[in-house]
Amino acid sequence: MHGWLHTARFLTTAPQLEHLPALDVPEIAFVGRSNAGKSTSINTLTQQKRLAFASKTPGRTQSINLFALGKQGQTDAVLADLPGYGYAAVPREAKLRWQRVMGNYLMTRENLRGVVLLCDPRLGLTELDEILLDVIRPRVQDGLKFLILLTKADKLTRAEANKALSIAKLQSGGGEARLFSALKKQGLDDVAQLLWHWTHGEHAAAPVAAPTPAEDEPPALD
Ligand SMILES: Nc1nc2c(ncn2[C@@H]2O[C@H](COP(=O)(O)OP(=O)(O)OP(=O)(O)O)[C@@H](O)[C@H]2O)c(=O)[nH]1
Ligand SMILES: [Mg+2]
Repeated sequence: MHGWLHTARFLTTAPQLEHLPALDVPEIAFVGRSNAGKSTSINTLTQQKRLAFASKTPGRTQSINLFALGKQGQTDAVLADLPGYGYAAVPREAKLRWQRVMGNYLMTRENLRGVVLLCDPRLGLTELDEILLDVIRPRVQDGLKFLILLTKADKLTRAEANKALSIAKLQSGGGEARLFSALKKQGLDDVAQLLWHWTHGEHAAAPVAAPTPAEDEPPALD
C-alpha cells in the first residue's frame, strides 16, 4: 500500500492556474491554512524528506506543486501541494490572488478526485477553512472525495484528540476525518489506504506491500 505512495516524484510547479498541465489521472489536493502541515504530511506519506518544501516559516509553499504517483512511466494519480492561506503577514493583494487561484482550482480542475483539508486541531477550522468548505461542498455532493486531516495530533492528549475528531467528523459533511501525526507516524496506514481507494475505486485490491528501507533520520518537526 505504502509502496505506491513511495513512488512519488516531482512533476511540475505552477505559479498560476493556467500553467497547470491538463491531466487525465485522478488528482488529490492538499489544502489548508499556512503552517497546518500540508508539505510535511506529503513528505511523510511518500516517505521522502524533501519532496514538498516544509518549513517553520509560514507561507513556504507559494505555487501549486504536483507530484506523480505510480510506477515510472505509468503515472496513475497525482498529489497537489497547494499554498497555505490565512498567514497574517501576507499582503492583501497576495491574499486576494490566492483566493482567486484556489477558488478557480477547486471549481474547475477537471481531474480533481479528492481534497484533503489539513487542520491543526488546536486551532480548529478557521474562517478561511469554512469559506473553502462552502466552495467544495457542492462538489462533495457530486462525488468529490473529502477528508479533514487533523495534523500534529502528537500535541494533543487522547481526550483532546477524540473530541477534535468527533467535531471534525460533523464538519466534514459527508466526508471523512482522521487524526494524523508526522512525528509519530500516526494515521499513516489509514490515510494511505483512503487515498488508494479514492484513486483506484472502493473495491480495488491494495497492492502487495514491497519492503521499504527504514527512515534513517526523522523529519525535522516543531
Ligand atoms: N509536532 C508536529 N509538527 C509538525 C507536524 N507536521 C508538521 N509539523 C510542523 O509544522 C510546521 C509547518 O509544516 P509545513 O508542512 O511546512 O506546513 P504547510 O501547511 O505546508 O505550510 P505552508 O506551505 O506555509 O502552507 C513545520 O515546522 C513542521 O515541522 C506533526 O505531525 N507534528
Ligand atoms: Mg507547504
